[in-house]
Amino acid sequence: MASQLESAMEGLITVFHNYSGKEGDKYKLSKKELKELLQNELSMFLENQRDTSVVDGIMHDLDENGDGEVDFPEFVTLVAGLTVVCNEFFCEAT
Ligand SMILES: [Ca+2]
Ligand SMILES: [Ca+2]
Repeated sequence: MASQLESAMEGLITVFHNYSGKEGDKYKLSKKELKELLQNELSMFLENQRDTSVVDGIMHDLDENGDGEVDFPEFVTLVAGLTVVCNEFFCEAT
């Protein structure tokens, strides 16, 4: 049986590929795919940020190699960053 962390890692990979495979490069998120992923999977973080400029900003921040798409390492950077923020809230709340 997979450990909690292994399951979380597998979940991360599965979610990425569920969205990255929708159009264009199967292994990268286009802006449209990124937006869908954020809206469906990270809606908590985007609740009050419905305008597209937010997605543009996130895309710009994540796209380290400047190819206009978000690949898996770039996506993991986003999730890691958000996880750190969550942990801070978690620590403050306890
Ligand atoms: Ca794609
Ligand atoms: Ca990129």
